Amino acid sequence: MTTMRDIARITGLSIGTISRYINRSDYVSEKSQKIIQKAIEESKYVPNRNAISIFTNNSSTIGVVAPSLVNPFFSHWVTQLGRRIQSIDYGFLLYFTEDSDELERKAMIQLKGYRVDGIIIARANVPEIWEELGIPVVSFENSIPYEVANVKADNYSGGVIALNHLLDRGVKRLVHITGPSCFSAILERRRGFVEEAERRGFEVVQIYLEGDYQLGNALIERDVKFRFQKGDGVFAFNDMACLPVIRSIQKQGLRIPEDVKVIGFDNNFISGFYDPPITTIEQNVLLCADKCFDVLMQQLEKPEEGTKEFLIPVELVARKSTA
Ligand code: XLF
Repeated sequence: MTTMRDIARITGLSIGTISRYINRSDYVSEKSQKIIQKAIEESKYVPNRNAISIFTNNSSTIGVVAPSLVNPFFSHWVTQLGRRIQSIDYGFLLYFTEDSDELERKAMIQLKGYRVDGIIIARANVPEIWEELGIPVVSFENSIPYEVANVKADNYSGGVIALNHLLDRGVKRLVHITGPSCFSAILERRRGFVEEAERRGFEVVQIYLEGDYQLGNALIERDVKFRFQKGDGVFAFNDMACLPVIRSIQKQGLRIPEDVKVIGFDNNFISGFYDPPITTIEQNVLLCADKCFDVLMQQLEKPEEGTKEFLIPVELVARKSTA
């Protein structure tokens, strides 16, 4: 394996000069830079990132914290973040919280230990930990009251759009499948849906699902016991939650969309391929991830600009499940 000492020998320069170049710690003439870079490429020398981060106090690493990768929305979100992070030659450390406070706390402490330059976290639930962290953070969805930038889809408008779409399609009885109250995005979707229903003089029956990706048969039997009726319109808090609902409606002998109409949220890449293809409120996952990345970069480069809240617009994607 090539070492810094080998590069010094090949180039005839001192090991101090090579180290200054690699660690970007002090001036190296342009002529020497070219010689060193050429030797690095020809000898396939890979600098030790840990050593560099000690000199530069910059690990060129971002922490990414997601609930899990089981829900396709979050696997897509993480993939896009990874693309952007790798495009600037940074590395990233990925942690999962599975929506557990304990795992979230551990992830944060470990990321701090790894001296990451910044963190992007989805569905953060332990805000106290951020107060002392001293690392730029971008929170996706749940907001954190300690000067932490927040990116989220316009969930409230999504709920309103879903309601109006179901009524436009002739639905008479409204059902909302809601989920854990620690997901702030879901609460906003529900508020938009229910408040718009009230404004238009309709009531909403609410059914609670425990999570957004534990989709075993057990869940279908246990949590969706509700008797759907002809004329119902169902808004599920995300596209994953639509799947057990659709199964449950079909098992009760009702047809979608003829008897019951179903709309979800996300437009994840499976929703259009399901049978029937699912109408949904799209929160563009690429835009969501890009915004999180851009906001973090801005915080790293210009911390003086402070933190803000950013809303990503949503839109209706109409498919067969509400035709
Ligand atoms: O956290 C919310 C709930 O589920 C998130 O935006 C999602 O819609 C992803 O599926």
